[in-house]
Amino acid sequence: RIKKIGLQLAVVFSAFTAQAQNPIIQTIYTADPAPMVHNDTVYLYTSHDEDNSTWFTMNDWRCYSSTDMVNWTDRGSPLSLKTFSWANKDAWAAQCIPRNGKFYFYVPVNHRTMGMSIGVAVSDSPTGPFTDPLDKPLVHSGHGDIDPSVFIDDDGQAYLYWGNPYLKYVKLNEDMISYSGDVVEVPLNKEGFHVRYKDTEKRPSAYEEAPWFYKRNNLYYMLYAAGGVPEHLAYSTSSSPTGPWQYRDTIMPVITKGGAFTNHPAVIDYKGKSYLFYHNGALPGGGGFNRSVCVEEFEYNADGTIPRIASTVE
Ligand code: FUB
Repeated sequence: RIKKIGLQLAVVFSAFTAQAQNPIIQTIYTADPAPMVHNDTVYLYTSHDEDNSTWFTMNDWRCYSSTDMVNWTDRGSPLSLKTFSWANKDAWAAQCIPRNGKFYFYVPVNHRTMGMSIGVAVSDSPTGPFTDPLDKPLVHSGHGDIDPSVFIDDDGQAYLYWGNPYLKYVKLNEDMISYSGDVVEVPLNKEGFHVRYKDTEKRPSAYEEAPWFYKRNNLYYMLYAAGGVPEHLAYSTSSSPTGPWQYRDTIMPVITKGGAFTNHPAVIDYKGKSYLFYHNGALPGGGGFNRSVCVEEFEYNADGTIPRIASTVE
């Protein structure tokens, strides 16, 4: 099912540029954006807040695609809780990555007996359908196994980061559905993640959840939701994929208008421009459990640092 949702967006045209109005998905409640650039197309994966949710009632993931960052095509639901025989609820923040002609989709879901766990599903197409090759979690490290972020370095080594309230990682094998070595916990120290009273609201900037891990110009970036509830977006950088990390700054302060108490970052470069995806509660009826994905274009500073980015919903 492919449904054009461009007409349902308020699209603002100026003489030279076109910009989609936030939230960019206005047909359902979406959260936890995970964009993936593949073959000149942006595939935007999201989680999905059910209507009238009073907790994080989430049963499937959604996919949208765009080639201009203005018009988004609804690609339906490429996978859901039913994809994982061992899961019973909590289709939360996921990320998809291509490798060797296949697409690997990492999800946090609740295991019927073990609690939150990270699973992986595989497809030949970015729009699915995805199937679970393991029929069990890829990782279960204890508690708080949520929000996977996956990245493949230039040397071919893949890393999977995740966690709340900790940040952990494993090195994935080339098959992307197994890993080698131990689960490593990143020290959330003051230098790397925990600079108190750094941002303008005098709130702590400690890592909370929602890591988004990538590399740009030989610098590794870890974006995340920070500061407890309500969350703002912050980031740290490193010269290696495994740290040590240096805390940098707030990216997006707490969204006060149309906000949700969570936020969730993702960044891509696409057709020469950089974009920050996040979520808020700005659609009618929206809030902390009925969120909506938004995007802002931004420019890195000359030294590679990320500027403060305002939500255009404010
Ligand atoms: O969407 C459910 C949870 O809320 C995610 O896993 C967190 O990052 C927060 O956005």
